[in-house]
Parts: sequence; structure tokens; C-alpha cells
Amino acid sequence: MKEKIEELKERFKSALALANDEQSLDELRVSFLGKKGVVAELMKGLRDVEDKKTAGQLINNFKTEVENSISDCEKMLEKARIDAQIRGAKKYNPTLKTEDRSGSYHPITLATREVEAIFESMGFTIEDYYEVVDDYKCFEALNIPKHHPARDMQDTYYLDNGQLLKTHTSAAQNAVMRKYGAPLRAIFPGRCFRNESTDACHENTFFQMEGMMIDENISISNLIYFMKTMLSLVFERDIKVRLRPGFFPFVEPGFELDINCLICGGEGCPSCKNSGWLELCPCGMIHPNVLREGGIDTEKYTGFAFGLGLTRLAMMKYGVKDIRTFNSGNLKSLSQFKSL
Ligand code: FA5
Repeated sequence: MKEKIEELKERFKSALALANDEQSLDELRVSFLGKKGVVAELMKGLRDVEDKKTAGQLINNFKTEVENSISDCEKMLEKARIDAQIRGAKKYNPTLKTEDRSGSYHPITLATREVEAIFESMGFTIEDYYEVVDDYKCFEALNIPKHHPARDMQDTYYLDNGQLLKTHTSAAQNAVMRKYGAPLRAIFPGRCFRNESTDACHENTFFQMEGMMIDENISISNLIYFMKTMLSLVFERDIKVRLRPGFFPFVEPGFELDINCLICGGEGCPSCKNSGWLELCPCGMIHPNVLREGGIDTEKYTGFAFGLGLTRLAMMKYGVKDIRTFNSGNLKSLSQFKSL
């Protein structure tokens, strides 16, 4: 039995060296670990062996070795796939020099237009809204009364007359509900402002795109469908996303939708605060208080809303490592997006 297993080990090693994609690795797994595979045959053969205990141990060790090698190889293939995706993405090059002085669209404009076209094709209207709003629109209409702790998350810049620079595109939710009533499907991109320290993934001035869909029988399945469709069309490839519970007073339930950082492939870097994940698009089912405040009949209608971080999306899409590049006004950097 010992010699036989040694021989099988050699056979497995040679076959593993040739398995350079998921399909061949799967075939190898079936041929060694499947119901009618090599290990199963060895187990059957135990019947005719005298020292069953020793032979059984040898077979089990061999099985564990095969399982571990296949799992290691799987991880390597997955890493190689992600690396290739990152290398293949259109990359921003901070050292590129250009003599061309003609104008070009800002990458945020390009990303905004692309996402707008995607939602327009799914029946959403595109709305514009103010940058200076009042406390009611930014907070109170969104179920965030004065002195609610959720306000601490979104400090902003206040004008002498009590108005403020909007902290999120959700500030337009109430106006859009009042404009159209239900049913509605709308997106509204806009510039947002927050009084907070900047780093590679935080700016004090950045863009979001809000989306809302209100109709009869709208559920979380609709929300997930639209989020998945949007992300696969924007990135044109499969990307890893994770959905986790998130608290926002204007949705119930609420979720954080993160994407695997495309700058480092999930290993952790300054662009994702070393977590491997980037918060991109919080979302959830619109809270009944918010619907009621917008004049919507909550007995009949439900809806979802999301707040896509457009500037972060542009970072990931174009491989820009530091969000502050976008507001830098550096023509050498920004003119690279001309050809897109
Ligand atoms: C909000 O602003 C909520 N209004 C989003 C929302 C809408 C939730 C509708 C539920 C329903 P948050 O503060 O997490 O949530 O910001 C949303 C996204 O904007 C973040 O995931 C991130 O991608 C982006 N963002 C937030 N702050 C910054 C910042 N300082 N710099 C760059 N992007 C930011």
C-alpha cells in the first residue's frame, strides 16, 4: 500500500503542476477525491489489506495532502486572476507628461455620465438639486431630528442664515418625492461637503449619486438587483462585493455595500484604509417616516434608496490611488482621461 500511495503522490504532483485554470483543477479534484476517484478506490481496496489501521492512516494522510494542495492552488489561481484584472484596468499614471493643452472632461464627469446612462436605460429620471440646503431637507425630513446622534457623522459648513452645504445627496429625497409622488424611479448626482479630515479615501468635497425607487411591492430583492446590475455594467467584470448591516435613520433595514479594493486587490493599502474593502454604496428600504414626510402613501408603497460614492467609484474605476487627486486641478494628471 505504501508504494502504491507514493506512486499516486507522484502522479498527483505532475497533474497538479499542469492544472493552470479552475476547470483543470476541478477535474483533478474529481479524479482524486470524487466518489469514484483515486482515494475512494484506495478505501475500497482496504478490504483485502491485513494491517487495515496503518493502511487507513496512510490513505487519510494522502487524502489530506491532496485536499490541501488543491486548496492552495485554488487560492493562487484566484490571486492571479485578481492581479490580472488589476493590471488590465485602465490605470492612472501620476508621472505621465503631456504637452497637449486642449480641454477634457473631468473623470468624475465621465463616471457620472456613465452611471446616469445605466440608470436611464432602466427607466430612472435624472434630477438636479441645490448644494446649499436647509436643515430640514438635509436632516429632519430624513428622520434625523435635531440633536440626533447620527448628525455627528456628517458635520458640515454652515452659513450665517442657518443654511448649510449639503452633506449627502439624500438631502434631495424629500423634494423628489414631493415633485413626482409614487411610483417613481429617480437618480440625483451631486456635490457633497463634510467638515472632516482628508486622507487617501476621504475628501471634504466629493460627489455622490442618490437613487430612489418607490412603487407597490418593492423589496430588498429589487434593491440588490439594481445594485448588482449597476456595478457589473460600470466595472465590466465580476468584482467582489459584500453587504453588511448599516445604520442610517432614513432607511430600515439599512446596509453598507462595500467593494473589494481594486487598487490592492483586497490586500490592504492606504486607498482602502488597509482593510481591503471600500465603503461604496450604502442603501436600504426607505423608512416609512421619510416616505410619509414626502407625501407618499405608506399603506400602498414601499421603496429603496442608495447613496453611491461617485468619487470613490471613479477612484476604483480608473485606478486612482488618492482621492485628493480629483480636486487637485493638476492638468497633467487630469488630462489623461481625455481618451476615455
Ligand atoms: C450617506 O451619505 C447616506 N446618505 C447614504 C444612503 C443613501 C444610505 C440612501 C441609505 C440610503 P455615507 O456617509 O456612508 O452615507 O456616504 C455614502 C458614500 O459616500 C460612502 O460610502 C462613500 O463612498 C462616500 N463618501 C462619504 N464620505 C466621503 C468622503 N469624505 N470622501 C469621499 N467619499 C465619501
